[in-house]
Amino acid sequence: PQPVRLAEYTPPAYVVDTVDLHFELGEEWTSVHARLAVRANPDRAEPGALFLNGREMELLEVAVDGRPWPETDYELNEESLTLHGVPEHFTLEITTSIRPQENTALEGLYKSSGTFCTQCEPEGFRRITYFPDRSDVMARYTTTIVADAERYPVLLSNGNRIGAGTLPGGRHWVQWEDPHPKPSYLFALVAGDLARVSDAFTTLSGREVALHIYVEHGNEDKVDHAMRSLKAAMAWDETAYGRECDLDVYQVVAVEDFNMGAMENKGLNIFNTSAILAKPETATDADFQRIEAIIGHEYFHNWSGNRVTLRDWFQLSLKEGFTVFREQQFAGDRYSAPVQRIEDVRRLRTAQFPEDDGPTAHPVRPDSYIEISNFYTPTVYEKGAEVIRMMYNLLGAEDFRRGTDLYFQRHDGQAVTTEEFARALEDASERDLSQFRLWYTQAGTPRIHVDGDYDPEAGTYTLHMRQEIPETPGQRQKEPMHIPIAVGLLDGDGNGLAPRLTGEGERAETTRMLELREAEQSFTFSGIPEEPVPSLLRSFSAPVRLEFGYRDEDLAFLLANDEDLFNRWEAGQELARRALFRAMTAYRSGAEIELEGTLVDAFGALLRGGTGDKALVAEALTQPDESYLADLMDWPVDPEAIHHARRSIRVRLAQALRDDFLYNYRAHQADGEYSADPEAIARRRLKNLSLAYLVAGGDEAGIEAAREQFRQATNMTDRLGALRPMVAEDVAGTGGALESFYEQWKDEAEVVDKWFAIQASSPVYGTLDRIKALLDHPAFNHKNPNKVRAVLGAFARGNPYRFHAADGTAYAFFADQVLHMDGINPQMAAALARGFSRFRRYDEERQRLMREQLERIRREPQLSRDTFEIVTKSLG
Ligand code: BAL
Ligand code: ZN
Repeated sequence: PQPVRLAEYTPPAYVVDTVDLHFELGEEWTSVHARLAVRANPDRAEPGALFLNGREMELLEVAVDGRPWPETDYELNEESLTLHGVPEHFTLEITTSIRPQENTALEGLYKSSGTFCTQCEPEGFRRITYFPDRSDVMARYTTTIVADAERYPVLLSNGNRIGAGTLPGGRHWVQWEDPHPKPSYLFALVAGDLARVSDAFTTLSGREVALHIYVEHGNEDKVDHAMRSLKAAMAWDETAYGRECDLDVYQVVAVEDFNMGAMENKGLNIFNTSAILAKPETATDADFQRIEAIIGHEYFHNWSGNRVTLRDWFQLSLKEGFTVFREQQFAGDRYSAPVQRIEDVRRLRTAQFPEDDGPTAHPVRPDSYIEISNFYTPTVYEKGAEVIRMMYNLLGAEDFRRGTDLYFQRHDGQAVTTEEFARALEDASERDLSQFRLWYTQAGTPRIHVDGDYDPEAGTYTLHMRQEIPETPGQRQKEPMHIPIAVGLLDGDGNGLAPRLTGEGERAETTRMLELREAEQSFTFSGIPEEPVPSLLRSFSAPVRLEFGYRDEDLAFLLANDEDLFNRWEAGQELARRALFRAMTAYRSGAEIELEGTLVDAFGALLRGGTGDKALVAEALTQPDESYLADLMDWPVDPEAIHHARRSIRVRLAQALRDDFLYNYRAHQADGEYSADPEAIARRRLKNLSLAYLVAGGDEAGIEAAREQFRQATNMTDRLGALRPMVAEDVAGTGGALESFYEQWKDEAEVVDKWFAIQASSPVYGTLDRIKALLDHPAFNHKNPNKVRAVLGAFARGNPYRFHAADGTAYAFFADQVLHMDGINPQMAAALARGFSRFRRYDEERQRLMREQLERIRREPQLSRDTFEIVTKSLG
């Protein structure tokens, strides 16, 4: 397969003004009749042939202006239909036949547990009809759906329902009209027997929007939280961004089989059940928070993505980075901004930093792709959000808002690029972002080395900074980036100074946003009475790896005193990372793993902080996970040392702070009815973290408390809060607990996914034999992406110790699974294949074993484009 390149972008030769779709949904096949109003693009001098994308369909008829188009005047191949000699304006009619029942790739129109549904982003529409399936072709859609009335009483598409009726033979039809022009990737259709939960939202200007959430019958009691979240998101976007809902009806449908979390189709979002269904008995606090975030994310796309859309797929981060940023702000406002920031950064570091440092590294705006589905990556999403956040940091909240207002107003109804976004911010703020644009085009995580230099005579403190951007595939030489670095200085009592750069007057703020632009640059602060402790990169103001030579006691001091809560957490994490790396060295040399006092004292002080921020204490005491430690380790990564060192530190911390954990466990017991408010979530988090440490430390009282909590829990957070550490430590009775858990919840698919994942990611239970047994379990199904993620995804990502077993047996097994999945669902197969992509980070023997499997996958003659791209890039 040949790559598609940004440099080769040309505007479409023809545009489409209207699309009339007529679906006849059948049990074996579905016919699709499309009538398009087509005209030559006035921006193109010689439009020439009309090129339409299309695959996996049978073409039944092509007509131009009502007359069959002769076969001699078109070319049809596996990927496209090209019509030669068409007029300047015409009506094009195409009839195709498709087989949604056999569509296990879950792209285009497919069936999920008896419901017809669609996923058209990025290139699914071309599996429904022949069409210029590109995001810069925007049209008004009308959709008529005909189906059996009993099996499919609910027939939905984008926009407003404008007609319905019955037909002979027990069939019925419904017609929908979407008044907003949209690209084909936002088209959606749903047909099924679904229950509906309704509500309404009145916008700021008094417009009434009907809200409908559709779920399988029996799940109506699991949508309250989603509905509340939706209304909260609608209100938030009005105040935070001045964006009002433009729809009369906003519909959301939950389906079981879905490659993504959810999809922002105009007025008809389709959600993975895992991203919408929740009640306290079946969903954890993290699920509640994730659902709120995803509901917000898809709603926010209505402006950032739908009203202003993408010129081409290289611009994906224009909508995704911006929308993730908006989602993060929303979640921070709803819960706790610093805790949200910690979780965002944790995700960035575990998923995006490794990607940026490996063979699939790519810029936020990629230059080429083989399969665009492979670019729904942490770089496009999470680093893309960081890029937006940096502009927010550089401009300040007010100018940033002026900039986004201008962007939405200037480009409403257009398909644009990241350049237009940056320019709107520049125009609104009169700031120059030309150097900043490198964040879109240069891949790789910058490394920033900082030294501090105090001059007591002059009363100055100087920060010397040096930036380096590592080489990434296809990009050797890098230019220095424009990086906002938020800095504070603490005096010996832990108070924040109000630092002013030399030459500036007095200032009030205790955080300064420094702008690093050169490869090496120094910043001198004046009027500093004593040597300060710097607090650097506050709130993680840029997605970089920053190094500063703190002493352990400086870190403990920052953990106790920094006014920037993110940096308090960061200082605690750095202390923990240091302890872990010392433990790894000890493990590898066969020495006893010791835990020195600073970490114990610092964490003990946090636990004894009483009324302090519970969520923050829990975040601070959460150990960095094994894959993040692998990313930090110098070559070769040693999965065994990481696992044993992390476990030893955990056990030692648990034992050293046993009384504090026990106190916190008991002090934060649940009281009363479940609530998903931030205070209740923080309390459960600290309680269950304490319990997990107690169980890890082998404390009898803790283990008994876990067994008891598992039995008595009235919500899933507490039930899993007990079961997880029991499984991780394999305490007596865990096997029975797992069995009874399954028996109790076997009819709740989302809970069964948790049951799979907890085992697959456990180094005790997720051994290879166990994983194989899980794949044979009656509840497992390779065609359901949630199950695949719960077992195979959790094994590869969440259980590196077993995945990287030195004999390579897990690698061979996993490669078999990639190949098997590739025949079913290429997007999922490619996602799994990423499990091997950083094989060069491991020792030579593991490298050889992984390379062998990658080569075996690559030799598969029918390999999908998706998996081919990941495997070839990994092999380099
Ligand atoms: N656009 C694909 C799903 C999402 O990012 O919202
Ligand atoms: Zn999105």
